[in-house]
Amino acid sequence: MKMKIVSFCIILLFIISLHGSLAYGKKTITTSEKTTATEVILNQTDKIAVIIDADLYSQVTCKFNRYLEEVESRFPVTLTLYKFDNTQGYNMQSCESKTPEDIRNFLQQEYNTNGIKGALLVGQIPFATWEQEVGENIGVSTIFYEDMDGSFEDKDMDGHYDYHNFGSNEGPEIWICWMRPPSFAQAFYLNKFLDKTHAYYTGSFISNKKAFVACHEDYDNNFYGPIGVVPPLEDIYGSNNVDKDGEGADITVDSEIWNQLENVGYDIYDTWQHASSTYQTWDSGGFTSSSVMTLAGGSLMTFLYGCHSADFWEAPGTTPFNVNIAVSYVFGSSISQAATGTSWSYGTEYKYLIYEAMRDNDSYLGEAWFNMELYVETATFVEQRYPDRDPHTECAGNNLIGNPFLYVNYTADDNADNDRIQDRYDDYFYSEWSDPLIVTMPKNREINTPFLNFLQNHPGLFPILQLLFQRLGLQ
Ligand SMILES: [Ca+2]
Ligand SMILES: [Ca+2]
Ligand SMILES: [Ca+2]
Ligand SMILES: [Ca+2]
Repeated sequence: MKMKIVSFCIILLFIISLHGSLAYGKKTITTSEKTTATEVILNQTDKIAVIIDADLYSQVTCKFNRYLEEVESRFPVTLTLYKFDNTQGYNMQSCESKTPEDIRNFLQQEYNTNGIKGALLVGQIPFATWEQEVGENIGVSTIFYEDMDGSFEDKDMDGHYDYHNFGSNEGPEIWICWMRPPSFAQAFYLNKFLDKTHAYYTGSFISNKKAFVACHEDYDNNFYGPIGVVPPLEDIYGSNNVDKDGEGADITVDSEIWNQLENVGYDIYDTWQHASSTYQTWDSGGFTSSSVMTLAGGSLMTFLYGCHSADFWEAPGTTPFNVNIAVSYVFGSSISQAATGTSWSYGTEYKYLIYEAMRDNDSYLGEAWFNMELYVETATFVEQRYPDRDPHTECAGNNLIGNPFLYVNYTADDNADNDRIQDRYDDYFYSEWSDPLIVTMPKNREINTPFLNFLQNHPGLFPILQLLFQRLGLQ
């Protein structure tokens, strides 16, 4: 069996190579190109910059344009699309690559001239890294793209920023969302993702108007404590519509949470637990990102707490085995369109601020996320939270991944009733999403198929698979 697969891949690659040069080594122009999605119709809209890797855009154009139109017709936003050439080259160390500093300069220009409120970064867009003074915390710095009037320094010149000068406006000025599929088959995953957003916006898929909060034993206080999330969620959904797991003496068990996610299909799923960039642990057992890639159900929005839970630097998704755990919720087969977490060994503590913004201001997710970033990415906050630390050397390191244009209680079809919602939910999973992905994970949550084991032991095959995806139009 193994040899047949390898032989098939090699033969197919050989045939493909006879029909032209391979995709690697292609040069692209590094200038940015501006295209306006639609004309500005309303004045009271948030201006949002959408930056997409031009190579990726060429492979998802149709569905991505549909996404832009669907968002603009449903949310008070005006989206402007910018195609950045050669951002993929960044990962290949091309000398013509966009740098994080280029992206930041561009965002600053957009903020200063057009007053953007946020930016959606699509594909493998470069990011800056940050190192905290305290601990071994190094990782993706989203605040580098959010604090437009501050500045950043790398005092020890090791390639990681380590000193943050707050501008005259202390916190961030814009929000950032990373629509960042696993890089090993990013066009394939982005196209599938854009089918999810379309199904949601047009009402052919509706999530249940419920929330699910699960806390590991070490975080029992986060149901109702000072930074507890249940009260604002109960305000939004009603107390009968917020399910809890792990409260008090109860513990969290991986199989139970898995079943709950598969059976219900929530609007919001909020977790507090220990994690790594590819794993989240429950009191009993845990989820790997490669298992989450296969999850049916889940939640429209997934808010993770644990360390490295949105760390796509350590877990870049260059193979099916190093996909970040937050990314796996969004770009796997679950209903999740957005997930949040942290870049390093921290937790996302102030999630209730997101829910309060959704509850009180009817904010869409990007806007609500900004409400939390505004609070935690300030010198004032650091002085309160860590009185013995220098705020210039301390960042929160939170990341928002996926689609920032989501509402709680969004209804695409006003006539929907609950039975029909469940029917649609079932149809959605047991028809459209029952199609296996090209690199399929097993339905049980262990990676135990001979094919996947074989791939894991032969990582050199991934570039070949990637070429196959490209040639088959899947990437
Ligand atoms: Ca440094
Ligand atoms: Ca600022
Ligand atoms: Ca407990
Ligand atoms: Ca339990």
